[in-house]
Amino acid sequence: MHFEAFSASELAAYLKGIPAVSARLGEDSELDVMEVGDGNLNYVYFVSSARDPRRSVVVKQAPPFLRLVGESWPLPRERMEREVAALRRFGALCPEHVPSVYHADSEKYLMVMQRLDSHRVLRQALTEGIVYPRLAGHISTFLARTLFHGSDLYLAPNEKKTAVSGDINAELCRITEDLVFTFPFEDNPSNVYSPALPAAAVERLRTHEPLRRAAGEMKWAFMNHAETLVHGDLHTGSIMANEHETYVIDPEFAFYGPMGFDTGAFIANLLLACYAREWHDRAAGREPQAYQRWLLDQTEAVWNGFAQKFAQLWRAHEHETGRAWIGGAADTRAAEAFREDFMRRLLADTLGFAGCKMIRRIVGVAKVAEITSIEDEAVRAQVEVRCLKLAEALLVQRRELASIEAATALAAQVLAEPANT
Ligand code: ADP
Ligand code: SR1
Ligand code: MG
Repeated sequence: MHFEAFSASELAAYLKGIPAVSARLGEDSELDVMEVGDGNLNYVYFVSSARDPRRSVVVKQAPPFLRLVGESWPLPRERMEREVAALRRFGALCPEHVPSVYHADSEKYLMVMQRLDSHRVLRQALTEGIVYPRLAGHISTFLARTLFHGSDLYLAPNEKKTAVSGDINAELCRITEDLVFTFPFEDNPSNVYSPALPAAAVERLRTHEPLRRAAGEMKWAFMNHAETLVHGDLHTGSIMANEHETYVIDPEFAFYGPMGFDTGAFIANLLLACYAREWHDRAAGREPQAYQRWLLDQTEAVWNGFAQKFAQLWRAHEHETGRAWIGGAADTRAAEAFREDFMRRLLADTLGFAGCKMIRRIVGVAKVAEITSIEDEAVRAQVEVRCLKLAEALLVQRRELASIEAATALAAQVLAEPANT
């Protein structure tokens, strides 16, 4: 069936018929409607009262295809139901970091949510070199609360299994399996990369055994480790922030997967932003080192904050129930040693997933603006080569990197090396 996106007047008339929404916008006001979607998948509209533009909401609708490509790439519209369910779940755990959902329509595959009107999409803000002092603290809280409370560390066994079976998101997982874990590692027609990128750098993804083994392990973990309800697409385009607040949007890829996929996605995008500074700061007449250091500091702060908050939630839960997750009394040395091993493995997963997420942004179809906006092809290729080198090192060395500081030291080292080696 052919899909027609809403016209402004159709959307306004539809919203007028939804009491919860029209009360927010003002029942007797004309509505201004503007389509603003800049994501890959969906239509997004700002709708506001013509009389009082502060009364405003966001409408998001899933068409039956991938917007980036068009009708030739069909996609189930039910992805909107997954997004709404995840926003509600994450919003219950972290109301201060997730937009409220005011209305969801499972026949039109749309939802109406809180408009973040003083917030910037983080990817754009980082490309402009903006510092958000509370970012790492907020994202580490979001990660700790969501990843802990969806897992067997918190939920009763039956509750967790019911949740896993209710949160199957096969079609969108398939996109990730293909675009993140498979296509970048083969000569796939969907791949897109700069002709200035040395052929050897691309060839290495298809031939270098240690890298390919590591990437294969991460793909297996993505497809099989149903640890918790992950956001599933937690890059810097899925975060909106200002100096005081941070919100996570767009969880339509949510599914029961490995915790490190979310922590790794965020860290990968901080590292991409860090490496892209070589162009953006110099183009603005600045030296890049200070902002690069800030981005590496954020990488450390988000992991360390997450690890500390996650372990704290876990300990508190063991205290409340009087029982360690491994059985027996809380507070035993074995319980603490298990926790330490768990966090070490989670860091290794985080670094491995970060490596895969960086690689897909360099050679895969879906790019990131901080890199594509580098106008000088030769500079862009140098940035991309460094991203690939760091990604490989994170993947291959993920189990030896004993701390996030070891990983950021590696990132600083690769940044300092000539790009063409
Ligand atoms: P997609 O699912 O297509 O990736 P997104 O959820 O990322 O779409 O939304 C696309 C864009 O719409 C975002 O980059 C942002 O600019 C804007 N947007 C989305 N949700 C909100 C919101 N709650 N408040 C303000 N702007 C939003
Ligand atoms: C073809 S869809 C490309 C990407 O957009 C989303 O944000 C996900 O990252 C997906 O892989
Ligand atoms: Mg998006």
